[in-house]
Amino acid sequence: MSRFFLTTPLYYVNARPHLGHAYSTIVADTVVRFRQQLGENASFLTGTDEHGQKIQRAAEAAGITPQQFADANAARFREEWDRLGLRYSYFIRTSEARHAAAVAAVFRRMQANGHIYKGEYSGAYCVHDELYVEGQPGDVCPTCGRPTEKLTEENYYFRLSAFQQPLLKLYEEQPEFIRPESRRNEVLAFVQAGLRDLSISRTSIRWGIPVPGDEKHVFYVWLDALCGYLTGIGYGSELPADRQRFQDLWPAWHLVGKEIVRFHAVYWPAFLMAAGLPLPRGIIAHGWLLFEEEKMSKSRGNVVRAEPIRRVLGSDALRYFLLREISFGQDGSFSYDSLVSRYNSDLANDWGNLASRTLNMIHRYFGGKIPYPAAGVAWLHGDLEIMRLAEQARDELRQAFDQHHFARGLESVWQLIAGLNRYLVDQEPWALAEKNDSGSRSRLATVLHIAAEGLRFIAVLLASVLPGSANRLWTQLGLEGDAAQRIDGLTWGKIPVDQAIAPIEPLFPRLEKAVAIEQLRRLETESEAAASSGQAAAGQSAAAASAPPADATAPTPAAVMDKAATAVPPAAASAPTANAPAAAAAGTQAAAGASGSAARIAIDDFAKVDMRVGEVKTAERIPGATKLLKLTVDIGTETRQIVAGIAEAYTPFDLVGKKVVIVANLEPRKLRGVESNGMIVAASDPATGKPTLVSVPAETPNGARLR
Ligand code: ME8
Repeated sequence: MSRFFLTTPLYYVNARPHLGHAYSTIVADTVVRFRQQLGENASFLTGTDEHGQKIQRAAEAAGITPQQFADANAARFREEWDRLGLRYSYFIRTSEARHAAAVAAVFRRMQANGHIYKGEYSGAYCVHDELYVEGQPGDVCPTCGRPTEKLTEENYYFRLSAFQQPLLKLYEEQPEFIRPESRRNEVLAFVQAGLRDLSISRTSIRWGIPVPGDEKHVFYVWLDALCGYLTGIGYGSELPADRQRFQDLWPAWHLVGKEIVRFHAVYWPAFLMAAGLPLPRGIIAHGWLLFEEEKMSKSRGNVVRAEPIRRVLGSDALRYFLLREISFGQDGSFSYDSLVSRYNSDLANDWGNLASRTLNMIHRYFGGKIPYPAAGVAWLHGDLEIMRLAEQARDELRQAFDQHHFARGLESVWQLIAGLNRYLVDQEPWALAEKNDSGSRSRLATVLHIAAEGLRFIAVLLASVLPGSANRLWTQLGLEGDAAQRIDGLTWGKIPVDQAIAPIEPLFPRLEKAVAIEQLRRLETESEAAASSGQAAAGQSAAAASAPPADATAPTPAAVMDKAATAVPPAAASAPTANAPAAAAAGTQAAAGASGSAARIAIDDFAKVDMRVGEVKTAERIPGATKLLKLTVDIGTETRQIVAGIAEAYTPFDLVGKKVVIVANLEPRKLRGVESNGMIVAASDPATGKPTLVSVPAETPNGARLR
């Protein structure tokens, strides 16, 4: 059986997952499910990239160790994928011991092959991208636009320059090594322009994997992280089962966002060549998810999360939207408006209605047994047209998905769905049912058989993109097993004679758009406010950071979910993935978060937090955000705008004139698009999460520092 092994990027754990991360992981899950439907032994790996300056700093800011910080956020990624029903086979965390050993092994091989030397480097370094860049320290990084810093180090260097020709040869011999073509051209141009040796160790960073034999160095985070693709499937282990797995699975295909193509298509193959290890099969690059015309990213403060969408519309609807709306490889915009529109038009109207009409008529007219056409029946033009559309959808989807043209493949299935809806209108089975002659009865059997057979095709073809709904339809059709049947073996006319269908429930209940959007916004606000007031309440302690974001002050995810379930019963009830385990897992962490205590820190660490007394000058609600208030706070030297997740405990009226304590030296961030320049300190009730503001007597001057 042929094997197919795919990887997603290993996501940084400096923040919790957003829809951009979910997009890559959903695509990987879909591709793997699709390959399995072609009879391949397909699987994918995902995981988290946990070392480096960025994470070290984020942990410092949270007042906990990098390991604690990484543990908390890695768990969030895993939980997110589990809740969305994403079936990764391997999850690698780069802070695992097995990984450190494997990175050291790769390095030793590179060294033994003469591709490593020691040298000194001083230059402009982008902490965010973990990359030296051209220009002077202080210049902005060409990739992310943040100011660079000066870094001088004695480093281990990798002779990347020696790999220019081997890389060019690779791209030439394997034109499909980098897909799509546009990305390949960018990489070609980059390599043709010449490659400089690459510094692959750092002495300025403590949070990393030590270089064997020279422990004051840690490995450059990209060398470390890329090796995770190997470790995650057993490389470096002595156990025979691990060695065998690695042999079986490697080389992989790598699915990545377009901004990290260079690391995967240039550095990574060069590292592997230097270590004498087999090269990846290829790099598949996708575009960015945009929100309000900009790349969705934590630093831009414009992220959307998957969880509210899963709760209101179900994870299938999210998968469908991302694969149908975004032309794979290109950037695409996300909005709740278009998400709910697609849900209503494509899923509820087109597919959902087709299924419920057909199944209801089979119940009503044939006692719940799928009718079979009489032997030797003469097919009419309309019948043949459906068969043609079904086979066309099968062939086009297969071809399109093979080339990662998901939207195109789905369009073909929707042509079949539209064709079947038209067919029912043209054939009027309800009118045939009113006539009592045997000809009409026989025609009715043929029409409903064709519709049911069409539904069977649709369920199989959509099983990789909408696995939960395809399976529900499969079960309603009374068929055995699940919808993830072989696509290459899918042929017309295979519904068993006298097949009894199961009770019917709507696949996608129609949603009132405004209500659904309001609900999505409410859940989003609650979760963001919980994340931010979780930090506020706990002073960014280990307790806050080691529990998932929604824990400290917000209703527990279970409570939020209950609200979702009562407000939009059909969608929430039909959400296919395991709600109960998600709620249980989150509940456990909420408890851990409440009872956990912060790791001890040195006084110097505390001194880094600039806490000041301030006076609230103005306070107002933020439209559409139930938990957030926008405040202006006078801190003596200036007046700051701060967004605080306290609207459920305090009204604007309660606050104006009140003395509060703020953390003044936090990076500004945006909440619901509103910039927050600092954070209000509050205590969080461990049971209810209700925030209580920390205050000081009225005579304390504004700007007084807390020490
Ligand atoms: O780059 N649209 O991690 P990362 C689409 N740790 N995809 C997006 C996205 C968006 N707006 N935002 C993020 C790293 N992604 C490194 C990778 S691999 C050995 C190390 C997805 O947390 C997309 O796949 O910044 C992108 O490449 C990845 O998340 C970046 O994740």
